[in-house]
Amino acid sequence: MNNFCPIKRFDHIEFYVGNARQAALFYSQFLGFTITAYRGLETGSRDVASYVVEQGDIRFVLSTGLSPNHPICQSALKHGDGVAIIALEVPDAVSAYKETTARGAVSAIAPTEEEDGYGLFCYAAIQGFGDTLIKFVERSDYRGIFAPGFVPRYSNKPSSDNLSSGIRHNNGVGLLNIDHVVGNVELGEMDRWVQFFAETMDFNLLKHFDDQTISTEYSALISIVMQDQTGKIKIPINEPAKSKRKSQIEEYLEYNQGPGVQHIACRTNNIIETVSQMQTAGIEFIRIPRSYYDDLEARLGKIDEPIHKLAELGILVDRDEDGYLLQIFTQPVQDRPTLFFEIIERHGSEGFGEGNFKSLFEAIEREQAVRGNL
Ligand code: TYF
Ligand code: FE
Repeated sequence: MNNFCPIKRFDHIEFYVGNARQAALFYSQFLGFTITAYRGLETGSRDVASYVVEQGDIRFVLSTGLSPNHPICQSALKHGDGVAIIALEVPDAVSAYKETTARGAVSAIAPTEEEDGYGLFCYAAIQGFGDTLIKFVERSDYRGIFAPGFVPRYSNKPSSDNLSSGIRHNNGVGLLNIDHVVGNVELGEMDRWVQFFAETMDFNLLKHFDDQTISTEYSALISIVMQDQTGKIKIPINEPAKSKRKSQIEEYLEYNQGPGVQHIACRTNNIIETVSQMQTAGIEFIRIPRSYYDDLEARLGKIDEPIHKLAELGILVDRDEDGYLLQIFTQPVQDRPTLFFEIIERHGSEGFGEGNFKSLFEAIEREQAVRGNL
């Protein structure tokens, strides 16, 4: 039975947050997203407010509950702000739901059809790691803005364009699409989630990094990358490994109160420009020591990039047999040391920056030490 769960693309990532209005401004002002759609009291949504923000092919939905017992508020209370739903666009949401639940997926939302003047919108969801849901969205017969119940939202940036042309797409900071979405799971859970993606979601195992590959003097972790049949959807899974001190994965699990999405990697074709703009706006990145750059070309060979610029911004470089990649990691984007973003530019390499793991994890551990969490 081949390809029982075909996936078109990441449809969106939905975050449950304490204050969606302010989160939407964060994503637009600091990360270059355009606010495109909204639901809330003004549109007749009595319990939830949501903002849709977009850049390139990336779509995030920021949602908040409007009363303390709302599940979104309960989620934000438990986990802090973070990813609640990984939504995948599929050709057939009912089929995706049936095929995965038949293979053991736990149902979260039974198939639901919503129709408005813009057509038919269909979705369903199954349980992912921790409290995260994996949602199947079918929108081939839907022409409205995002989903039923949402209205177009003019850009937050006041401009005469807003009046004349409706939504004004600011140019963004060059983020193009989601490269991968990473989950952290509890010690001993890796096999279960690898099996879930393989047997229930029809994914393949792309890479396996063991605790030898991913270790510093003080900590270790295991990472397995699962990908769908097309290779468009990549979901690495991290599990803490036994180590001398609290690893970054353990720190995440403690503050997130369990498994969840650790980072979202966004692709760009011009990482130097993207990161410069984000830094100017005020986004903070993991600090990489100058020494990393001193022997960079000795380690990796000649790289066709301005090394002094990479050093100035703290961008990491890795090379494999297929080419090279550039990557950088933000600090956590909320007060809890949980979710962060990766910016990645690929030049042939389809890897994850294996060569940087040690330097990166040592840098993350220095940040952990500042937080008193080693
Ligand atoms: O997604 C990856 O595999 C890379 C490296 O805790 C990485 O971005 C892996 C684990 C981690 C932080 C970064
Ligand atoms: Fe990554």
